[in-house]
This record gives sequence, structure tokens and C-alpha cells, in this order.
Amino acid sequence: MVQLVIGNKNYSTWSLRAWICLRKAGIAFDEIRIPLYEDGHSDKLKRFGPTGLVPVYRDGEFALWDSLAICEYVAETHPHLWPDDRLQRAHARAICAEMHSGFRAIRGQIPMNCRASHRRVDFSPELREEVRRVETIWSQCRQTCTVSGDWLFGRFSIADAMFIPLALHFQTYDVTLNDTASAYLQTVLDDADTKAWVADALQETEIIQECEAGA
Ligand SMILES: N[C@@H](CCC(=O)N[C@@H](CS)C(=O)NCC(=O)O)C(=O)O
Repeated sequence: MVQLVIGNKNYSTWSLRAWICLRKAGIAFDEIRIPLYEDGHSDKLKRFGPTGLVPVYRDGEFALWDSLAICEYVAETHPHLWPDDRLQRAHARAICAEMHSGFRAIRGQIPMNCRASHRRVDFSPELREEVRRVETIWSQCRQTCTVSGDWLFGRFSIADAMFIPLALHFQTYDVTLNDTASAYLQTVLDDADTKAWVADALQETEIIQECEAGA
């Protein structure tokens, strides 16, 4: 059986990306949850993958780390996880790369914290700019989408896997978005797999202080 090593569901956005991709692909897997930033967590993680980070995908002796690499690997056998159209697929890959390498202010200043709501922080100029950029990405995808379905490119794709956690960041901090981006955020919140992840997160009790931004 495939295994997916993940961190705390309340906080670990990269874990969520790989996890939801496997769920949407319909792949059965065992979850190995290792709470992050507890004594010895890094040594524990290094038993599964070379970086000491989550997520790690394992299939027997085969180990694959990094959320985007895991999603790409899954898409090799489940090509519907990328849009059919070549230009749309290229666009999807570009926004995935943008997410994977950027949005540091969002990740650092309004971290994902599924258990928290109505948190208030002062929005720095960088944070405002990143939020507006996400709003633009979501709106453009939805407004130019020609495929049926409510995900970024109609049918669920890896682009959604990459951006789903941001909907949860925004939800916790009551981020205001335009109507099109708000509708996409609602699609994420209404998704059964996202709800299942959040339900598990609500049961967790660990607190990672650095991810408890705002009051
Ligand atoms: N680029 C990596 C980032 C992985 C990452 O930073 N994971 C965080 C949790 S969301 C982690 O494992 N942190 C544990 C640590 O820093 O010790 C990916 O996409 O998988």
C-alpha cells in the first residue's frame, strides 16, 4: 500500500497539497502523521525522506519528497490531473510553480490554521500584494475557463491542489476577495475532501506557536 507521510493537518499546507492530489486521483494510501516541531520530529522525518520535510510519498522502497514532485508523479498515471488543453496545461503549470516558489508573506504572515477563525493581523504591503495576486490568478482562471466544473480549470487539477490551502489561510483571516475569487474559495470550502482534512485538523491538539499568527 502507498504511504503518505504528512505533518499536522491543522498547519501543514504542503502535506495537504499532496494528500488532496492522491485523494482526487482515487489512490488508496495509508497516512503516517508526524506532528512537526516536536522533540525529535526531524529525525523521525528523515527516516522517510532525505529532506526531513513533509510530505513524503512512499511505495515500498520508492520514496518521493516535495509536494509538486508527488503531484507530477501521480499525474503520470492520472493525466486528468492536468487540463487537457496544452495552453491551459502550461498555464496551470506556471501558477503551480508560482505557488510552489512564492507567496512567502501569505505563508509567513497569515499561516494556515484550520482551527482558527476571525484572526486579525496587520496586512503588510507585501501581504496585500500577494493576496491581490492570488485573487487575480483565481479570477482569471475562472473567467477564461471553457471546461465545465467549478475548479480553476473546470475539472479538478493539480493547480487546485496547490491553491486549496490558500483558501484555508484566507478563511481564517477573513480575507476579502472579489466575487469570482470568493466563489472559488467557496468551491474549496464545500469540497468533501477539503472538509475531511479540516475535520481531522479540528481533532488535533498540538499547537505550533509560529503558525498562531493574529489575535
Ligand atoms: N517544497 C517542499 C516544502 C515542504 C515543507 O516545507 N514542509 C514543511 C511542513 S508544511 C515541513 O516539513 N516542515 C518541517 C520542518 O521544517 O522541520 C514541498 O513542496 O513539499
